[in-house]
Amino acid sequence: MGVINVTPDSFSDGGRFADPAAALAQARRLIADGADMLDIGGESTRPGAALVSQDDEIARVVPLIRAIRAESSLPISVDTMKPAVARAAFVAGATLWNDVTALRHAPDSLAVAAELGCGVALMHMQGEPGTMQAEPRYNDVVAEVADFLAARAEAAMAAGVARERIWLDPGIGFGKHMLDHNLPLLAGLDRIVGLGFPVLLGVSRKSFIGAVDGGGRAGDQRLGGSIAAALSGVAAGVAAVRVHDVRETVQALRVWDAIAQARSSDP
Ligand code: HH2
Repeated sequence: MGVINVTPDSFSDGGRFADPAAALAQARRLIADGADMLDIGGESTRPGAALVSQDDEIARVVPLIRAIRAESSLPISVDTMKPAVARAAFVAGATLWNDVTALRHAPDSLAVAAELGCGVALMHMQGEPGTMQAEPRYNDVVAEVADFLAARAEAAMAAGVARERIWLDPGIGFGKHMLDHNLPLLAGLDRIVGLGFPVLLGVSRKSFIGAVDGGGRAGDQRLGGSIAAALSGVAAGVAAVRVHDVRETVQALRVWDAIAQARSSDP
């Protein structure tokens, strides 16, 4: 899943694709690079990011979704907490609602997801985007994230979302201590995969990579760590990785697959 943030302030690519022509050019690049899906976001979730009105968010994402849809049948997801934005994105051609609040932000989120009949990616986050990194606490991060995701999947199904349309995401970096929570969660991903839904994993360029690397390197200096973390997710059985650097990640996955195939055909 290739990411395009149509925002002025996203943590890793903010401002680069706020211009519609630049965003469409990036979409074309990610498709050519081998993305199987594009994730379009119009509001940054990083702590301290400016809140965006519903109308402004729609004005950012809908023209891009429409423009991509006019030239490609690739699945498109919309990264939003707002049901009205999801609805507008679906009319424009999106097929998956990627919600970092797991359909908890608005009272009608669950009902709108059921009504749209769309896929939903339900992500774990402790707290709210503005304050989530202040003091995250867990007794057992893997068990708590797994229990939360199982409960949100149940809530979605109870509201009428079909089981086969549900994806789960552990929400790396969302209300998690950089190393004490993100690393055990990545090490315990098989438990989330074991819930029986496709798992989406977003590790690309995230801060824990800079922390592991010692020097707190900036987002665009974290490609090696992003690929390492993506491959560890694939080894645990995740179904999709959400990434900014599609070409390099696709190459890593192709090599990974080729070796796995050689291993399984070895007599
Ligand atoms: N991470 C980000 C945003 N949306 N959605 C899912 N399902 N999983 C993630 O891990 C995830 C996500 C944060 O990354 P980015 O989009 O690059 O930054 P920002 O939120 O600042 O736009």
